[in-house]
Amino acid sequence: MQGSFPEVWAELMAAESVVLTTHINPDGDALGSMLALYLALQNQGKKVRMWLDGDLPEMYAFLPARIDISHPPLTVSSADLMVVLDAGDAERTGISFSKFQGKVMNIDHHLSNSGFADVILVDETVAATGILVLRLLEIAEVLITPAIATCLFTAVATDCGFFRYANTDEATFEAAARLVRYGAEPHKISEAIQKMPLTKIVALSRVLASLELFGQGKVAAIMVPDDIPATAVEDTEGFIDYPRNIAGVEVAILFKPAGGPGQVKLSMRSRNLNVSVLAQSFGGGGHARAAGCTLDGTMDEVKNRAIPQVIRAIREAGL
Ligand SMILES: [Mn+2]
Repeated sequence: MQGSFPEVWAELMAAESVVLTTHINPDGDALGSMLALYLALQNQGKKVRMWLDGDLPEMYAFLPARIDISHPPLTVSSADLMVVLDAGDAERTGISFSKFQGKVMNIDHHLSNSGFADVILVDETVAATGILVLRLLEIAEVLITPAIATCLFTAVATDCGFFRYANTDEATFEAAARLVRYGAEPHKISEAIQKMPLTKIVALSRVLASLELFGQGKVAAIMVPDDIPATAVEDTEGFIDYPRNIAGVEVAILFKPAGGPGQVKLSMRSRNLNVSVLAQSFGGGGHARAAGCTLDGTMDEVKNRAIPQVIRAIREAGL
């Protein structure tokens, strides 16, 4: 059921033990929302844990309480309540819920949300899951500490490209303003996120060298080669902004090796086209202008399959 903010908070307060989790390859919204709710529940005296499948990206190492994040067993069996943040379906967490006995709650803003949870707080009109967590804490009238504000500002700012993407609206700025009032320091958060290891810049130069344009320059594709270090394959955040920014490009696509052998992960960003629909047709999901999926095949096979469909979608949309 879709819960109101007070109902969702009551469910959190009713649970003895709570586990928070989010999607694999977590971004700022995923981590910021999870860490903020963790800190708030801890302040309420709750027994709360955070589980993440995979490592925390280095760029988010500045976030408070990140060292409390643990890597779960693949199958979850204990806890009264599992909260899945910023993920539209359970599979996105990488954790199997098949043996989980407790209730599942979902706090999310994805268009492609599958409605899998028992308690649902989903609003696809907000720019970030962090805005929903902020409203939840404000309505519950709990103290929003500077640490919580830092996590939530990170969540909101990263999901709207630091207030530049199409999802940036009045509510986004209002949330950001309140978070600054609660103690978030935007310039420190921005600096921490922009700082990157040399290996990432080296990887970026190789990825940009793979740039190809298709469909009269409306589709720009870049590819992460197989032979770059695994850490560089994982941390490609921001790479897709380069092809996306090329004049005349409607859809940018980043192809990279996925976890499994013979699998390729696609990330898509668009100016106008609803790429969430496209990603769903490939078995993935996401937002209208930022979506992704994982396809079986070699890099070339996946490119040859995906790019013509993207071009067709652009043509059908009259873009
Ligand atoms: Mn998000």
